[in-house]
Amino acid sequence: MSLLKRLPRGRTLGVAGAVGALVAGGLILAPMMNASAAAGCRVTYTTNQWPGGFTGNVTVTNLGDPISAWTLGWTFGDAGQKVVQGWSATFTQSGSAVTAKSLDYNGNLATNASTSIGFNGSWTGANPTPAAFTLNGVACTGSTGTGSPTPSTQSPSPSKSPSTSPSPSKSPSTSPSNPPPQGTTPLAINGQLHVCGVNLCNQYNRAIQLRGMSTHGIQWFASCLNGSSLDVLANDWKADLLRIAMYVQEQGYETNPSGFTAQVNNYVDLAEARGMYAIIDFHTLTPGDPNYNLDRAKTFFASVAQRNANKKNVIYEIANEPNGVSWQGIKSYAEQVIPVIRAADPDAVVIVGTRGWSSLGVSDGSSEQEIVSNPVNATNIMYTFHFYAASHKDNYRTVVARAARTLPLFVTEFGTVSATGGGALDLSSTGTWLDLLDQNKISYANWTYSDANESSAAFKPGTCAAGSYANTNSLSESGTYLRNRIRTADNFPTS
Ligand code: IDC
Repeated sequence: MSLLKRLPRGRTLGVAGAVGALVAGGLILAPMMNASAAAGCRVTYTTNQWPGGFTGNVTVTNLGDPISAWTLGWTFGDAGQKVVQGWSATFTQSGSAVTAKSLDYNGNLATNASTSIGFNGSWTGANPTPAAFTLNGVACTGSTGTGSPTPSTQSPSPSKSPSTSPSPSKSPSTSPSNPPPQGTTPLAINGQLHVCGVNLCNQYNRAIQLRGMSTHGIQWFASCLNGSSLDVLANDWKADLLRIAMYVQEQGYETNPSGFTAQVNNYVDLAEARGMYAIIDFHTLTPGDPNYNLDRAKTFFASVAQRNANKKNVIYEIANEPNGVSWQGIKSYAEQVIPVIRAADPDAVVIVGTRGWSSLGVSDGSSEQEIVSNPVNATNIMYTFHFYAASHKDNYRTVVARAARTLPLFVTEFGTVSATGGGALDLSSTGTWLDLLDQNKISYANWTYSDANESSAAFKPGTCAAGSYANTNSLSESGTYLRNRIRTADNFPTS
């Protein structure tokens, strides 16, 4: 990519603190401190940059007295340089001035302690060059550089390059000295997940892809979800992920909130016991405006987030497929539901549905640009994309390939069939889709791990009543294909 521009490694920022250390070319010069001087900060900024986009990682070290909350400020050289989505802080931007405020869990910074934040950005005009960093109003010294501190992981492609920024994690240390994982399940190896740049990252801050299955509606297909069916999913299919599709309407949650909440929690536990991640899917579908269910969502997520806060395997999906609603309406819903989750479970990944049945807007004649230019104001989130391979083809793939450079995407649902959930399989299109997802480490769940009488179901009708999940003769054509695909080896880096 000849247009790829990079800042020279180790270039020193033109900022100076009254007191501070200077990092340049990897050399750390100790500050000249007198006994009473207790102010100052040091910033290291690294970036990966490509035409139109960039990722920034900022590590700040507090050289002053301990602080319990921080505001990090900087200015871009040009107002066309924008933070699009950040993590590990709350970002605001006014003109070229950016502020990043600490979150509940990372505000404490002892003297000489560091914290890292990061963001995806867009830019027009001049190369992005953040400068004049301040910590709680005090100017910092610092440096800029390109790439990651672990250059061996650096990809020349701007997309999906691993972030260098430790992010919220139940195990705060992401240092290479972490002990090796106990156990070999996806959950044991990867631990608490977080969003890093456009990727999903594990406890070692390495990008991973989760591959698994979605349930059908749990109000209809509970008979397919039990210890033995999930043993098969974990051990024979070697799935990493179970998506728990809790419909809100259609005899779902609204008819029995406490009952469905308990049912979801039970599946979370069954998945956890087998070392799988669990997506709690608030399966809104009709009506398509998630705001119709806003109060229900707040009640539901307050409960499941509190109950599951200490688990590492839970991912929250707050609206399955918004439809007939603007992106602004979805964003407004997300910005009301996410704080409810964060209040109880601050470090879990949250996935936000997108316009046009989670098509990134494409099915409504729009595109991912409406999200890029007006993202949800929250950290540690991803955006949903769904496809049905017989219905959604190259024009959708083009958008996903492009959006994956800028937005963290999660395919929480897809089918090998048409968007009705039935009809003929299109395995050629399915294969093309899954190759694209694999290349970009986009996680996915297939619709459905059930024996529904429709071609998207993985099992033939009658399988769940018979309990014959392990018999490959029970698999449908779609199930045979997905099992073969999902049970191939995972790539979960541990250092
Ligand atoms: C379908 C089910 C079908 C059910 C219908 C209505 O496969 O049995 O009758 O929902 O509840 C989606 C939705 C998902 C749909 C699926 C297939 O998220 O709920 O399931 N689909 O139509 N989006 C695109 C396709």
